[in-house]
Parts: sequence; C-alpha cells; structure tokens
Amino acid sequence: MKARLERREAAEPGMWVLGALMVAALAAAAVLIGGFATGFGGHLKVTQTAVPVSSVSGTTTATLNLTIVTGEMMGQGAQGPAYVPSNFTVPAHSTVKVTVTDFDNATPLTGALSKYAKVTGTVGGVMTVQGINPVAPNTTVGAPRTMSYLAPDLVGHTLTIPRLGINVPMAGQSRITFYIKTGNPGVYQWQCMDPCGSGDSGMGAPMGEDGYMAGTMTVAG
Ligand SMILES: [Cu+2]
Repeated sequence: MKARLERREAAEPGMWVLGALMVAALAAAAVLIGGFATGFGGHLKVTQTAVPVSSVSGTTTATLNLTIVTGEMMGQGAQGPAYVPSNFTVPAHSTVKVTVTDFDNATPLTGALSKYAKVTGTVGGVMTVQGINPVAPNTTVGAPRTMSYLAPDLVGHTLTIPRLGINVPMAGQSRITFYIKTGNPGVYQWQCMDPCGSGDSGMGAPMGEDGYMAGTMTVAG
C-alpha cells in the first residue's frame, strides 16, 4: 500500500509537468496566431497610434512608423502591396515625425500622375530618403538625401492626404522620413496615387483599397 502511494505521488509531479508543457504550448500557439493575424501574414487593417516622445510647453512631438510590404512578403497569394498599418492615429496640434520603410520596388509615375513626384504639405516641403537593402533593412545603401521632388521613375508609392495638401512620393526600397504638423482633430482619408495595382493601368486592386493602398489618418485631440 505504501509503495503504491509513493508511486502515485511520484507520478503526480510528472502530470503537472505535462500539464504545464501543454499550457505553454497553447500559449505559444495563441501568440503565434495572434501575431499572424495582426502582422504581415494576416489581415492588414491594424491600427497604430503615434508614440508621443516629448511634450514641451504644449507642443507635442510624436513618431509614426509605417511599412510598405509587398504581396510576396504577405504570403499565401495575398494581394499587395500594402501600407502597414493602414489606419493610424496622430495627436492634434503636434509635430509628427513619420518614417516609412518601403520594401517595394518603384512603379514609375507617368503622364498626369507625375505631379505626385513632388513633396507637399510636410515641414519645409521636404523628405529625407535613405536607400536600404530590402533583405537586410538595417543596412543602408548610399547616403541619405533630403529632397522636395523625386524623379517620377523612382517613385514606388505615395502617401497622399488631399484634404491636408500632403503628398509624399516613396522611393523604392528606401526609408523615407518627413515631419508633418497636425491641426484640429478629424479623420482624413489617405491614398496612394502611384499605379502600383493590378491591370494594364496599374489602377486595379489593391489600389484604392482600404487596408492596402488607402486608409485613414485620425488626428486625435
Ligand atoms: Cu501604392
């Protein structure tokens, strides 16, 4: 009897270890699935709120990081490319530093669309472009350049917010940085004006599709 009891006591810690392992495995799976759902592989309507980095005498400065991913990066035959996140929030009456990491190639702007090669609506009317190696995006290519206009054949996408007069042409395979000043709270539609979509015109999906080449910038008070 005593021997049997001891065996049972010995077996119980083993069951606890097994149970703990199963809980850990389930938790890991949940994290993976959650990451997939909100990351590049899942739906792309993720939102991001700009991170305030300082607030000096009522002037808030915030940072907003966006990534342009290719359909290939999203995997499983997903249509692309897409801005991630596509819906984002920035503080009102603030200076916001926006950094866009563009993994995609250029799709030249031609004809009437060439006007979107010009930077408008940013602080100083400029942006800074730093080439990156897309397979090692922390590796820079060439020197950073500050410019108010990008050659139309180097443009991959644009971040265009018509109601705010903002247009920033995104150089392919680059990290693009610019500052915007925000005003009153509101929800502003943005879209890409570069024909990066499907079809002969490049104006097919995902052009104009929320979650890909269109979305909202919410200016929150
Ligand atoms: Cu685009």
